[in-house]
Amino acid sequence: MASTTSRKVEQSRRLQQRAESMIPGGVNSPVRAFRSVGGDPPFIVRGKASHTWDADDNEYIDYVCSWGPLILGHADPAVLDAIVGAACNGTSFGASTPSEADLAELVLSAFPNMQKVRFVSSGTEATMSAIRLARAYTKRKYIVKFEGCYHGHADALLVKAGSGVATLGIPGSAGVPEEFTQFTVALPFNNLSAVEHAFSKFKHQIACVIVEPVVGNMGCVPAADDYLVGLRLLTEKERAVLIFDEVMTGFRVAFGGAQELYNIKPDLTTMGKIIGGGLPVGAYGGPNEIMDLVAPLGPMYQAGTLSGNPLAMAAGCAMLKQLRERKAEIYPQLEKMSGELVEGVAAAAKDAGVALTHNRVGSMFTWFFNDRPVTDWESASKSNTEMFGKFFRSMLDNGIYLPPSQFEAAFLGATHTAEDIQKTIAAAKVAFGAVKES
Ligand code: KE4
Repeated sequence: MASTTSRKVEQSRRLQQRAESMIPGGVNSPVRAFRSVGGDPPFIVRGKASHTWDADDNEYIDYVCSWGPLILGHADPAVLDAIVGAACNGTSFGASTPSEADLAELVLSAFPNMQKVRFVSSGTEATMSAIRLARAYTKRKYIVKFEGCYHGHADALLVKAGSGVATLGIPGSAGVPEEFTQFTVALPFNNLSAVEHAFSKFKHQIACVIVEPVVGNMGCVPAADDYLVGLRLLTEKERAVLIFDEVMTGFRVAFGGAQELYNIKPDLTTMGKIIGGGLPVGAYGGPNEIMDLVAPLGPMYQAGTLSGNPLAMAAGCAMLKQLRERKAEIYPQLEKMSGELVEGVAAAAKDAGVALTHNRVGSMFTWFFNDRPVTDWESASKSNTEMFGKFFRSMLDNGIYLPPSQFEAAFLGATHTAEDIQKTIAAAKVAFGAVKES
């Protein structure tokens, strides 16, 4: 959907046309096509720290950060050195390498609720495997997820909420037979009674509850007070596995993720993004009692040609070592700067008379074009996505690259500067003017 823009787009348009002739929508992940915000997706050619440049040499302050991984910014020198160093020794062996245990050690030291971890190549693989493992451990079939939470594109997780509470999910994608979602219960987030109802309806049949402990995939939506504790108590009582999907929150909202931030001990944790340092890595982990069911130790099968890839392990180690060494500096800085940014834009919206609400946990946040608090999918979905699209396009024209969807979290990293923040707030003032005019 082309739209008028002051930005140079000729090269990106040419590249988009070329890509579309060979790749569905010209993209390798749908959100990158800008379908929900309109306009011309920039083809990014390089990044450095908090900035990226596109094929038309437009420069952006980047708040996508590769959808979360780049908490230390683009082309972090230590991460690049680690990747180059590993690559000089070969890229993949299909055999164990010392780097896998190196990364495992770093992950387990930050997430003491896990005794073992298995690396895979994406968050989807991590959650798909964790659910299979929960079913193997409990010998139960049903799984509970929450509307607005996204855990990757495994069939059983691509469900729309059935109408009413505790009804079975209906396929949310073509190609997913209803038989594949018949054991998936999709419930409203931040509603404990819905979970209690599901456990009473599917007594002793629910294998696991999987939750984003801070939701990023309906936009940023934190759990209500005592909600996560409530999920923990309910799953303990019902002997179901509690899975914290920390693909986005792991090492993001705290060095030890949401489970450190909220002091909740899940049974299994899934991870991705930051632990790969920008290369493809996912992971799932938990106590030996559950993890020792994973092949080759036990009967739950999961495998992967490039799982534990030495370049990805090296990148992840370089990222996590820096976060470990600098966490006392980095996380307070992210908290402070993210707060200044989010509040500054909110104040600009107020001054412009634009209805805007926002949610933030640490350095993940979302501005919703909504005059009410956003606490779940029902409230998030009432946001004005057309207004968001206008805001997004104006920000992009002024060099601010936000996630191209109202229902995604934005991220700030350790290389964003005070100047970036001020420029973003200034661009927001212009954007709100554009939104009001239209
Ligand atoms: P991947 O398979 O995309 O690596 O991870 C799936 C996943 C699992 N769990 C959570 C909490 C996630 O946020 C994700 C993926 N996040 C999206 C951004 N909302 C990836 C961006 C995209 O799909 O292009």
